[in-house]
Amino acid sequence: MPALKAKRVIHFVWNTGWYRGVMLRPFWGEAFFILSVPGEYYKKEGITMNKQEQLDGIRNSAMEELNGISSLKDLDAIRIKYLGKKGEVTAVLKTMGSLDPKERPLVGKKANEVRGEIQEAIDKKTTELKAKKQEEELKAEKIDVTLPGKEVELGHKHPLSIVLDEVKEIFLGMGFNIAEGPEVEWDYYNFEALNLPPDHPARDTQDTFYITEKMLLRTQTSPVQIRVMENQEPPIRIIAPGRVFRSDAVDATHSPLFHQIEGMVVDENVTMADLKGTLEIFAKKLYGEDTKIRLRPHHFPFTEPSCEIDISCFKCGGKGCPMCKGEGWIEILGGGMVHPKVLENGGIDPDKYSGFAFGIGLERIVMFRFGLDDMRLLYENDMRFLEQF
Ligand code: 2NL
Repeated sequence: MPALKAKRVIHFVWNTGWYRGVMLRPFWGEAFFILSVPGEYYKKEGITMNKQEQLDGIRNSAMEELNGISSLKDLDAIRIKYLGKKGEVTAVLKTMGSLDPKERPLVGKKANEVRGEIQEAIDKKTTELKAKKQEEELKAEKIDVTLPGKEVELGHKHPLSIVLDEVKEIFLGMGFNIAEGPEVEWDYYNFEALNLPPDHPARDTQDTFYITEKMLLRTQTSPVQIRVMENQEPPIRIIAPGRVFRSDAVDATHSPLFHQIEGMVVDENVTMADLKGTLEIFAKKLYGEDTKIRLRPHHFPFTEPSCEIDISCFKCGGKGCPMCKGEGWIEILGGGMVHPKVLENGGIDPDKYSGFAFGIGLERIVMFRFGLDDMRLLYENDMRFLEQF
């Protein structure tokens, strides 16, 4: 057998995975022989042809697949297939342990190169596909500005809110603040601090819903005012609007849930004249400049002296009509000078300070304002009614 010298190894592929084409030349002649030899025996750049071709093959098929796709979703599938934890490049790296130690760093380097090339191609394709997608979206989203717009249905303020907002605005304009407090209240704040001890007969008119023996649904918003007195030094000027509760059966003028707006001013030298002046301005702003008010003596446990306050009938101006039942006057609120004991309960010295307080039933003034004869309309949420406001 003459001596043969391998001149060079070429990538010659009729590839079965086991045999590679090798070009050989005998030293004496020009003839070429092509032999078929197992791939492990021949190396290119120190790596067996097997690994070399496996990695080249992986790169080539990744590139081919990348060229063929048109969606970002397919792109992700390719990334997982080649570069993922169970991907093909990773699989090659996992076989490193079984390689000739001299070959390991070279295969590692080559695998990293292939990984880098695939990653780069994926990045490029990502940018390309994103741009294409955006372009398509922009094309699809053409807006026809000549189409008629969607009609927006505006909601309505509830009549209780309409009047409450007006009342708040009037008192804010006179320098009052708005105070709020819990609807579930201690018996102490709702009754005792307001001069209504457990056996007081006035509790009967304010029968309410008890949570425990000492905790209840508030029957008035006065407890808010006690809480303010406890926490604030005079001068105090507040209104306390909110939901209140009483154990009443529903009819045209009663409901177990209704709304009150209480007001209170505490300062040095506050008198009944301040109460009258404040409520006169309030009545004129709410019912018109010609409105007059009058005070009639009354009794409340938490004020002394106390009064009920009427306004001249806004319908007939005081002559007498069905609205005011021929009286010429309509009762809209109660008030008086804060009882010294109540001031004391709020931590305020009654020898130094005095105050007035009043309470308005919101439903009553709403019914007058809109000429309603049945309070239930305000709670039934009948759209035919509510849409009129
Ligand atoms: C009415 C009567 C009124 C008060 C409420 C009050 C509050 C405190 C102290 C003293 Cl903290 N008074 N509030 C005073 C008088 C009358 O309401 O008929 N409301 C519908």
